Amino acid sequence: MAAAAIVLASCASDGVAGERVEVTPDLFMPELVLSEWKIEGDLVVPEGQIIAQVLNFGFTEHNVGLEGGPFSSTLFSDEEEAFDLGTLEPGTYVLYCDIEGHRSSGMETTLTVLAVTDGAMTVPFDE
Ligand SMILES: [Cu+2]
Repeated sequence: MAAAAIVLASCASDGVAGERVEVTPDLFMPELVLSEWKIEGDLVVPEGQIIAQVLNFGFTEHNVGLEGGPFSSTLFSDEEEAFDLGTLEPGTYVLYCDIEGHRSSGMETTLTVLAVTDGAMTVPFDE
C-alpha cells in the first residue's frame, strides 16, 4: 500500500494548524499550477507516491520538478501532464521550473510532505 497514491479527503491547502486531515488510499492527484512566475496548487501532500497533475496556465513554456529529482515534461501553454514525483518521505522539498531564468524569476516553491498516522495527517501550520 505504501506505493499507492493517497487521497486527501479534504483539501489540505485549506488546513488549519493542528487539524487532522483524513487520507484514504485511492487515486488522487495534487495539482501543480504553473504560470509567470510562480508555482501554485496543492503544496501540502501526504507521504507516499505522489503523482501530480501539472497544468501550465502561463503564456510560455514551463516545467516543474524536485531539486535533485525527477522533472515533468516542458509543457506549452494550456498543456497538462500527470507527473510522478516518486515516493516521498515526510519533509520539505524544493519544487522549481528549470527553464533558464524562470527559477530566479519566482518559479520556486516548497512542497511539504506530511506523515500519515492512523489514516490522517496533521496540518502543522495555517495556510
Ligand atoms: Cu517556467
